[in-house]
Amino acid sequence: MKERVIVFGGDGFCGWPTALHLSESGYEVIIVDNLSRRKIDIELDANSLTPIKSIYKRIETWKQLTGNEIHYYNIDISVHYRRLLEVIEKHKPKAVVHFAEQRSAPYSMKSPYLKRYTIDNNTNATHNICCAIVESQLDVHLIHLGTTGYYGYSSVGLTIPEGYLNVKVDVDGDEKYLEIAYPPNPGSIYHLTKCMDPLIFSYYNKNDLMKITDLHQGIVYGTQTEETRMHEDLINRFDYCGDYGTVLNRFLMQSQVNHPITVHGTGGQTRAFIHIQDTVRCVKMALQNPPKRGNKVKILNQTSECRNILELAKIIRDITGGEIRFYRNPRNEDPDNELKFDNTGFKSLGWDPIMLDQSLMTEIIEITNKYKHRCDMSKIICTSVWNDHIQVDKTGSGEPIK
Ligand code: NAD
Ligand code: USQ
Repeated sequence: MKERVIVFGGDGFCGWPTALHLSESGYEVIIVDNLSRRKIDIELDANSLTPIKSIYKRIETWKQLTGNEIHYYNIDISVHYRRLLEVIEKHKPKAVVHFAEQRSAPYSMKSPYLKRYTIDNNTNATHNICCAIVESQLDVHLIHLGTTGYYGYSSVGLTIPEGYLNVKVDVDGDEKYLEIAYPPNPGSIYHLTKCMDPLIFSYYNKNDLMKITDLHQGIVYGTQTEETRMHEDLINRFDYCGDYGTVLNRFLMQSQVNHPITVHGTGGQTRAFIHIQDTVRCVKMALQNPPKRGNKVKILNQTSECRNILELAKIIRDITGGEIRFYRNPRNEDPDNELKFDNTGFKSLGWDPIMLDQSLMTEIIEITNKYKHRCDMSKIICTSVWNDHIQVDKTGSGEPIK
């Protein structure tokens, strides 16, 4: 009998290709998603650059192509606890993968209402999953998609470890060594929720011996994976708007629609990145390598490399001939930072990360070119500001802005 996996948030950018990859790998996949991400597109009057099909059409085409059935439930897991519990009790999964959160930092900062929505949605979704696993009395491995933003982006110099930090403390004159959770340092309301999730995990792991893997993932770029490429109906979403588009995909897309490449501030920010194909591979590896019951929460840094934003903009400008412009940073973030991550956890399981190169960028450029007629240019600039002192900058400048 096939092992069953529930993918919460399985209609989203990371969840959909992961659901397909797990289905292709022989798991029986159950998607739970309330389609809130699609509703947010309507609310923002924005869209995926790629023409994504409905979840029903996606699943139907997948069955026609592979014979594999994917079950689907439309449940808001932050609210409908009983229905969530019923799905877990009915399917008795070996593992659940939790992508079902509001994942945009700018969206989470747009208004008091959306700050509260993001906290309520993400924190309740995470807690409800943990609570339902315990109530079901099943031994389910929970895999959660966290973020490298958990650690903050300060230039502390050290290579950021995988979740835990060894510290030396002075106890009445004696030196003692302790292992502590790496201090969280959120930079937005969204990131705050990603810093609250691990506390929930720590509690359920300690009290109920829940098997938990928390994946601290960098910014995901790319759009297609081996499975989503199989048919136009399976195409993955590509966010480009100022609220949901992430930096590398945005820069590549901007270069194709003759929009300036929108570097925030000085471009001195350094961030962690991973290709979507590696996201799905890493999740499968995490699934195949669960912690033992009674082990502490397993934390892995799911990121291939760190890159500087201006450096990326320059590479893209040199490939495409685009123009770089600097915009007053809508975010309250350091103008520059250094960043290094330990990612030996996945590497020790055999992961050979995909590194950003010209061929990958060319592939993304091809996708953006194919669908650029779907782009709404008025949605490109980031208009969500972190506080009332920051003005939206729609024109930008030729020089870096401190
Ligand atoms: P996404 O918005 O495309 O997908 C999230 C999915 O979850 C959506 O389909 C949405 O409808 C669903 N969802 C949200 N709240 C729900 C709820 N209460 N009940 C049921 N379904 C719900 O986001 P994504 O880019 O696929 O990100 C998935 C996860 O990975 C998030 O937790 C995010 O924090 C994390 N992550 C993403 C990135 C990235 O660059 N995209 C990087 C690091 C971590
Ligand atoms: N940036 C620009 N120009 C743009 C867009 C962004 O310079 O047009 C800058 C931002 O100011 C920021 C950096 O690029 O310094 C990254 O921004 P982003 O929107 O690509 O990424 P972020 O807001 O950090 O969020 C994304 C995902 C989130 C995930 C996170 C991983 O949306 O779900 O958790 O990446 S991490 O960065 O490690 O926190």
